[in-house]
Amino acid sequence: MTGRAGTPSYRTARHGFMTGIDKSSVALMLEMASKASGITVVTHTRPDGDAMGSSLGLLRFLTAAGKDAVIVLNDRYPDSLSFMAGEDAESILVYEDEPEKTAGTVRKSDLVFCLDMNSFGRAEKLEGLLREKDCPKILIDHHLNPDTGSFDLVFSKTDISSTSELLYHILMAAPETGGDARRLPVKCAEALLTGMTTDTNNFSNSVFPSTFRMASDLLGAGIDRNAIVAALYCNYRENRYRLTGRLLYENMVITAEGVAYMILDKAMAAEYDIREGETEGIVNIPLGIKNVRMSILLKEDEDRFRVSVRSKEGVSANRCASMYFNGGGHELAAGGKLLKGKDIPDGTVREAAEYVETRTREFLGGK
Ligand SMILES: [Mn+2]
Repeated sequence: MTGRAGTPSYRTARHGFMTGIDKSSVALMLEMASKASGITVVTHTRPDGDAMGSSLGLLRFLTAAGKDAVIVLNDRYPDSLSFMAGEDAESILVYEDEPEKTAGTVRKSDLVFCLDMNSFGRAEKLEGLLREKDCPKILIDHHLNPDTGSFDLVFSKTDISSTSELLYHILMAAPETGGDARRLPVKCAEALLTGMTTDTNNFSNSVFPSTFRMASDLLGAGIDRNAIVAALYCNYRENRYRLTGRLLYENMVITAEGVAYMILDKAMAAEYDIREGETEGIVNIPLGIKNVRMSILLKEDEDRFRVSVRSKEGVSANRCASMYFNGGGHELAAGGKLLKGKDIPDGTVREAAEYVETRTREFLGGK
């Protein structure tokens, strides 16, 4: 226990690192939630399906229990995921849209959950607000290297598909469900199944025995997986496929070391009217090629190139992203960025391509 005056007795020593889900930690989490009058649920910048699925799942569990909770994002979730939010769109505050209102809500809350992010920095402009907040903070995450020292209670597990799955097992250990998936609020269960589905790329990677158990239990509980799959994977705009075809046909380079890389520059993104979230999944496609060991997609922004890295067993996307792309994530799926004027001095696409080629040659040649 910390010795700080006025802190509730359940406040732990900010070193709540744990690798599993034990009933006493879940009980502690629920006790913290029951004592809170306003709960903020935060997830990472440029939220993806797992970020939204785990956040909405927790929001729905908490509100079904009568708690006052909101989701706070740095930036808006992509349109392609708006089907997930549904009626709860009103309970999502976006800092970039409404900075004052959002900051005020964070400041007023007395319990913070951080989901699907391993450090406050992953929430970008919310970082300072989160850091300076003096209230209990709980981390639920499946990324490598969680910043455990910033939290009072940590649920961290990396041998699991997603944060949505981790939260599912946490909620199954709660007395409210007694391990029975049918006792989860339906909308909560839908969000968790959706988040797990996107992070496993519809069961093609990061799948563990526990992942199938979750899916099996939720299907048994009557959750409509077909509707989720249709909303996620049969709902793209034609442009995404036209762009994908062009990237694969004339843009993709495969190096002698087995690195496939593609660079989507601003002009091409504009030509195809590509929106946030619409390039999701494209980076996985080159891994289908036999001699490709790692796939990298660069997306050009005003001041940077956003980087997605995927690899096959035996090559660490996480290490590559942390060594060369100012990022990290999971062993086989990671992300990062290259700043123009710094990592890429002239900021050109050609220079970025050279950077990727030389660094990945060094990375794969060096081991
Ligand atoms: Mn995730």
